[in-house]
Amino acid sequence: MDGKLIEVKRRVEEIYRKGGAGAVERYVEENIDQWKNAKVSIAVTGGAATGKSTFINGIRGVRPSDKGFAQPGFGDTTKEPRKYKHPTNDKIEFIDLPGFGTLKFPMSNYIQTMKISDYDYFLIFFDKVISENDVVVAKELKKMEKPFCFVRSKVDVDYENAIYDGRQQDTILSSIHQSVIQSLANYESLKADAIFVISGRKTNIGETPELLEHMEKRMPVMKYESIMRSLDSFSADIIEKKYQLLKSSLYTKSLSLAFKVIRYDLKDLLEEAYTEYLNAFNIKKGKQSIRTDQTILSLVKTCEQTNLMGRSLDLVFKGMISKAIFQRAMFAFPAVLYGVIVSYRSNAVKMHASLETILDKAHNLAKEDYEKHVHSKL
Ligand SMILES: Nc1nc2c(ncn2[C@@H]2O[C@H](COP(=O)(O)OP(=O)(O)OP(=O)(O)O)[C@@H](O)[C@H]2O)c(=O)[nH]1
Ligand SMILES: [Mg+2]
Repeated sequence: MDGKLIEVKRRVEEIYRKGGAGAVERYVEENIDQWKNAKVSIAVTGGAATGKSTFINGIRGVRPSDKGFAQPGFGDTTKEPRKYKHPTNDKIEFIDLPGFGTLKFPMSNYIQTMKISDYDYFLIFFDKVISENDVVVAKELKKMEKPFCFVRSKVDVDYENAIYDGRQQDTILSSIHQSVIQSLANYESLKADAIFVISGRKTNIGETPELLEHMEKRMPVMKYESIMRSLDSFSADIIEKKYQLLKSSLYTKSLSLAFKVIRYDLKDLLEEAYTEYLNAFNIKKGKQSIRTDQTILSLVKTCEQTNLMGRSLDLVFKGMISKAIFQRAMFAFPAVLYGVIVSYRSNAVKMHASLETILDKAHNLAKEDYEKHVHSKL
């Protein structure tokens, strides 16, 4: 992940902890312009010698003798990632990457070595058909939620071949599109932003103008989108972790409530627990209440029914029935003692279920709250 994102995430974590989704929303609003204007890096990747460096030279209009010419070759020519400026848009930079799947740049460590997670957008180059390695990289990008498009290069060669083979030239582009779509048919999850058929050598053939236009349109919001996407999963992560933490304390909390319910009103206790959960998720309570929640109401009802035994025990504690009488009753009727224990255990079980429902409710609200405040800005 690039340094900027790590810094933003750290800041957001702090803000979320202190002020919840509303505070994150304010932070996002204050920074939107800055993020929208941030530099976007477009990484050009693909198999060896598929024309990545040639493409970058072509759109930058540089010739072999010019400064900043990316050296083309026979494969394994580009030895390390190199940055190049976009000819007209200073917010865009291209990263020319070495080709993957060679002995020098094997697939096994390509993603890590090339620091793929640092870049915002990817062009996956191939020059014949999409290979297994292209799919491996595309899957990794999907996993990292990085957007990409496929670029089928060297279409000038297809035009020459068509003349040689005596085939029509005007159906070349559509035929290549069809074949790429077909080869990706079994990889629905790898849906790319788009597919372009180009020639880096003869930019007047094929879809180079469409590819450039696509980048121009897509890029300005790219950084912003990537920040928003990562914030999104990041915050979902914080919410999830908090939820798991609260969930792990449900058992102990339900045991203590099962005792308290003998003395206090169950609805008050549950409402109190709900407020506690809402606070833990940093949700402003507003009109939210669990007093009208049907699941909670029915739990309260059954809980109160099994609570009679508990109340008799409470009377003993309060000294309203003498202990001697109670002990005699217990001795005479072990069933009474058994009843008290059963009632306590049954309360605890029901309490656990009620707390879980309440916690889930607060958890859902936290997720909705976040969606409403931040995600909707995308
Ligand atoms: N005919 C034709 N040849 C091309 C095109 N693009 C690149 N080439 C040739 O293909 C060879 C490889 O091109 P490069 O630009 O070095 O390819 P690369 O993907 O950068 O290669 P590596 O960095 O080694 O992975 C060179 O001889 C280029 O001249 C194209 O659009 N049409
Ligand atoms: Mg190269």
